[in-house]
Amino acid sequence: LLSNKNVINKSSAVPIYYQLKKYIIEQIENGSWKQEEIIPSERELSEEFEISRMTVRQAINELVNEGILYRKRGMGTFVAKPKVDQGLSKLTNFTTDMLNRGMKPGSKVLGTTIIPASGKIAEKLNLNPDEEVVELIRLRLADDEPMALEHSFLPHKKIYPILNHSLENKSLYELLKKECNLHLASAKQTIEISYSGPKEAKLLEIDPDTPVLLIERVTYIDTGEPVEFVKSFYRADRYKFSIEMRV
Ligand code: 16G
Repeated sequence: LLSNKNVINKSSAVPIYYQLKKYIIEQIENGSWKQEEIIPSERELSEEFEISRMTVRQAINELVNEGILYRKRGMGTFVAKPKVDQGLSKLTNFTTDMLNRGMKPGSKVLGTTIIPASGKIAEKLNLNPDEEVVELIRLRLADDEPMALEHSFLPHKKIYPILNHSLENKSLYELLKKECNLHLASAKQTIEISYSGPKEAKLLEIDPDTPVLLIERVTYIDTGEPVEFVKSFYRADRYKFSIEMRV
């Protein structure tokens, strides 16, 4: 299984767990250990490299925390798929983001309801509480794998033409542009750690004890009016966000 005992240099100043971590990352990068495949057990690694189980565990724990490996209860440790790395400086949509990555975008519509705008929704969308909003719930998929659960609220008076179309596997932003002539111009977004409910976790195919990223966004058109308030749960094991900064 493993052959190279010289991988770990016990007289080096570099901690042993760190050398093992580097070795594991190399196995993944050079394709010897493949995505979604099981890796050797702690016992096998400790015997192979003649290092303690504690040291092996430390290396593996760190890699699990970094999202490079993941554990399946009662089965072992596996190589994770690389996370989707999402830039935050450009206003984009899910469909374009996935296509740009060579992934197949998809969505399942779980609900489209017309409801009166309540407190927070009315406030975010600049509506009177008696005005109607369309509540749209969608599970977003990439290569048929669930990535996010999006709960959007849109002002009915502005977006009603899209209700004549099926949103299944369609881009909302494209329909807003084509059918409603709405030109999205900017968005304000917050990201925080949260837990989804058990129902949502099931849809996302994650353990309910796993934290998710809660993202709230208000999207504005070129006139400055808000047209979308979205609350989404993004899978924290499949997403990371990048921000570019300047002085
Ligand atoms: C993104 C947006 C969401 C928007 C959707 C439209 C975030 C956190 N959310 O997922 O607000 O509704 O794109 O995508 O980025 P679509 O045009 O593919 O339907």
